[in-house]
Amino acid sequence: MKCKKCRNEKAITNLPAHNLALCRPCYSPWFLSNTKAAIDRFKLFNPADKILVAVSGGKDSLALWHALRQLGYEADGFYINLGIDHEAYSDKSLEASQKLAGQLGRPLHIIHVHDEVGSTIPEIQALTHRVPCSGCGLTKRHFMNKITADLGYDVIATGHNLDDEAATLMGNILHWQTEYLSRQGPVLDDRGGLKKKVKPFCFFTEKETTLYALVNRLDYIRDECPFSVGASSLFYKDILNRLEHGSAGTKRMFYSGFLKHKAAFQSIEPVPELKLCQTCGQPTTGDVCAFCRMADRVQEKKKLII
Ligand code: Q46
Ligand code: ZN
Repeated sequence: MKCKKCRNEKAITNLPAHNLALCRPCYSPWFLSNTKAAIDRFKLFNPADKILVAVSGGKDSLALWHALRQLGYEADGFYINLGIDHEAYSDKSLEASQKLAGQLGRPLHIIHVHDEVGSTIPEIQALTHRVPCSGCGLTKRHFMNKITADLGYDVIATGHNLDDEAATLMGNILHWQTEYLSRQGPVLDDRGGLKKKVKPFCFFTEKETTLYALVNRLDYIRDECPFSVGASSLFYKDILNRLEHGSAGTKRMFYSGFLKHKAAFQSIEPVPELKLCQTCGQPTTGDVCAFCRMADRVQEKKKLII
């Protein structure tokens, strides 16, 4: 099959949802122009903004950092070492992130959860009996906001792709989580100390972000986090892939349609008032934020063990 852009080279991918087939030289320009279109359409950031990209060492976040630099944005990296030592997962993901930082010539800010909380994510899970992803998600949200604010960045960008967003949407709809539905989308504006959060890749499928990483020879980690095994999001992704296989463009239609109707959920969900956590100073709805409450519980449990 020939590339449908240049009509010259052999296509390396067929993208039926876009009625497109692209060759290697045409792939990155197509990908970058779509990234820019999403940034402009949803007003994610301006060329003058300082962007912090949350990187995990995986294909999506590294592709995002690379793409934003290709587009000329002021984008630096932020890596949270979770202390997951299964087959050296955290070490390998840090190395991949540092390698790209070196190639891009941009700083990578690093924090270690163990240094900040006194325990790694697996230890927090063992001590609190929380589902690992719940403690991990809370920790990541806390530090992403804190570091973005402390280091003077305007916005934090994550590598969530269409598969991630459609799976989250499916979960939110199946459980009618109207509060989450009112907030889901490509952009969460800053308010009350919460920094602006954006997802420039939310209209690219995982296949498309992977191909960008491969075409640009990004050295990303192939291993998935060991705690992701059995996650319901993987089950939803599988269902959505089967739907997409039967009818190309289903994921995009599902997500875009939701964004058109999102205001309905916003109209029934009051926006909670935010105050500052008495312990860490980060925004929260209570007196002490959920992260500090979890960190306190970890400390108490550790004292009991000693
Ligand atoms: S939340 Fe869960 Fe991820 Fe944290 S524990 Fe691993 S799978 S890394 S996106
Ligand atoms: Zn706090």
